[in-house]
Amino acid sequence: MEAVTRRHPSIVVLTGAGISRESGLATFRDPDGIWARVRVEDVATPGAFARDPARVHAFYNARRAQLRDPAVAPNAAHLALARFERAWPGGFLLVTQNVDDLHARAGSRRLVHMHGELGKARCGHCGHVAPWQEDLSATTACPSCGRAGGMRPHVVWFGEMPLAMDEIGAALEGCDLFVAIGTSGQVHPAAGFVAEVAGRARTVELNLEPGAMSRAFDERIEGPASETVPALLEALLRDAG
Ligand code: BV8
Repeated sequence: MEAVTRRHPSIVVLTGAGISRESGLATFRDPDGIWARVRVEDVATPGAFARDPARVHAFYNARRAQLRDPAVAPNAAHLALARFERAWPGGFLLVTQNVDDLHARAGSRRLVHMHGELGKARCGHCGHVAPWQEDLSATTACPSCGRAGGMRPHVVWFGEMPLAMDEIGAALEGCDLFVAIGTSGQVHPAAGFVAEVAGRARTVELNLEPGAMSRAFDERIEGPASETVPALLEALLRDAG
């Protein structure tokens, strides 16, 4: 007799800066967010880096140093996602727009940083990517080719192609459930993922308030991620039996 196996749904989770807010990291577009204090054009584009590398390095050095503050730690939402990944029998991929290290520190492993990571640096000369915790400057030498002047944060700036888009596309192609957590849905291509899966996957948005793509979601759960994420994941595990 053919074994009837109930395929557990395959899940893609997309996170944004809102999931790290309760860990003490500023978001981008909230009233007290990063873009209220500094302009994208001055710190988060290749043109900004070419024009004033010292200013861009200072911007990312400050954010990288903040990750070493003991007060900045994974919160209940990060921890719940890491636990869920280990318990879920179906497919699972966590795609984050965040460049902080909180998902990895919480224990997430099936994790893709589509906008890069503050904890890595890349050489503009040879392309080498290295783990990086210290400050970067225009005189920092590449640990691989030895040349100075080309090291930059391994972060995706506006106008640059996000990372791992093939892996993300494949996961979206096969997913049954898409959950967006703490993202304003204003930055593409991430903001377009919900439209990509609509109609063939259940889509759920977890946010404090509706994001720009809210109408595209089947379901919206409002509240702080530290409460809504553990609750949703526990319900999914309960329903899976
Ligand atoms: C590209 C750098 C092409 C790293 C970032 C189509 C239409 C329109 C525009 C475009 C388009 N296609 C491309 C573009 C241009 C551009 C773009 O989207 N512009 C928009 C803004 C108009 N996109 C790009 O340039 C992308 N590149 O498309 O390349 C290409 C093709 C071929 C070859 C080459 C290139 C690159 C995008 C990545 C840019 N880099 N950051 C860094 O410094 O961190 S984007 C920046 O925004 C961050 O990475 C951040 O992750 C991202 C998204 O922001 P959110 O995470 O959503 O954060 P935000 O503050 O906005 O919202 C927070 C949310 O949390 C809020 O909703 C809030 O309510 C909620 N919240 C707060 N507290 C809580 C909470 N929720 C729950 N609980 C809480 N406690």
